[in-house]
Amino acid sequence: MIALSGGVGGAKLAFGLARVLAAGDLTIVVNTGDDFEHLGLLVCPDIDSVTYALAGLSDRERGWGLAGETWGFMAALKRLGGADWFNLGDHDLAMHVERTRRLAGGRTLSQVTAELSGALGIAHRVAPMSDQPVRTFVDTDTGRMAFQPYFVRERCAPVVSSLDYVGAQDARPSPAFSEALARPDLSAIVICPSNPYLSVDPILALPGVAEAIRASGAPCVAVSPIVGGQALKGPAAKLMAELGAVPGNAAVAAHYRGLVDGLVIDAGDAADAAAIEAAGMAVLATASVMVTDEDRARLACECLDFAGRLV
Ligand code: FO1
Repeated sequence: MIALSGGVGGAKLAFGLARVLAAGDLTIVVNTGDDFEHLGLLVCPDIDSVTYALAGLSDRERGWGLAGETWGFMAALKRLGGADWFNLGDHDLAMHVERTRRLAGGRTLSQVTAELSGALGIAHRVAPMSDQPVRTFVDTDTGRMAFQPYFVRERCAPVVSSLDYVGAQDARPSPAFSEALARPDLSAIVICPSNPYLSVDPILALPGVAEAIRASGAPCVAVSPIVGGQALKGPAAKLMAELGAVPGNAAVAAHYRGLVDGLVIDAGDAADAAAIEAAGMAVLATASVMVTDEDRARLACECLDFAGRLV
């Protein structure tokens, strides 16, 4: 099966899926629209969030980066007057340096991601959505800006009027993504509880991806990142409102209509199910907030069962 994932929230379900599926049965395709070149290094936040989560190394409080991190590099950089708005931990830094070095040597992002996740003991396939650069830009009331300055430096405060996935039209799905989509035994596609606009849409913006998902015949289920009208983390609800939707599961369902067969929502939002089902999308209402590893594995199993029932 294929999991489409962004960073923090998506990585939790990706971890659960990796817990319950054999390595050969799961390809985790990760958004690269958040990637950026910083201090001469290629930083791939969502790939790293998924990689660190699967390796059991992520900082669960912060939601990104490594547990037990130290910040000597940032302190030294700040002393020199360097750009200190984006925090690269001392240990995390090794990932960006080594990735950038291997890319400069001619390897693709897919190859480097497979090598580095393998080095951390991950057996499941973690693949970038594309090997060609795609960069998310936001048009806001304070101007157009790249994703990380919007997200980290401006703390998502600017009001967004539109999003642009620059490069997507000229990019191709990565080899692992294309191969997984073309597998005749593809059993399901799960869209993790990631931000639909910032994390999933860049993947769907790649030429042919939405069509291939529809043509695959495999059931496609999405896990809503909205619980009780709020995003558990990040700006999903704020963005929805700014883009003219009422933040909630109905808006997530409307966003994915025509692509997704079933939506997983939180049990506390079960009252949302009837309207979504009436509009033609199946709904599973279950405990969708993942706190423990057991929550992650249980939700993964429930998503797979739900998808199986939609065949
Ligand atoms: N998020 C922050 O809010 N502040 C940071 O300084 C920051 C640094 C950072 C470094 C490496 C990395 O892999 C992720 C990092 N993130 C940081 C998270 C990242 O900006 C976002 O969580 C994702 O791009 C959204 O999915």
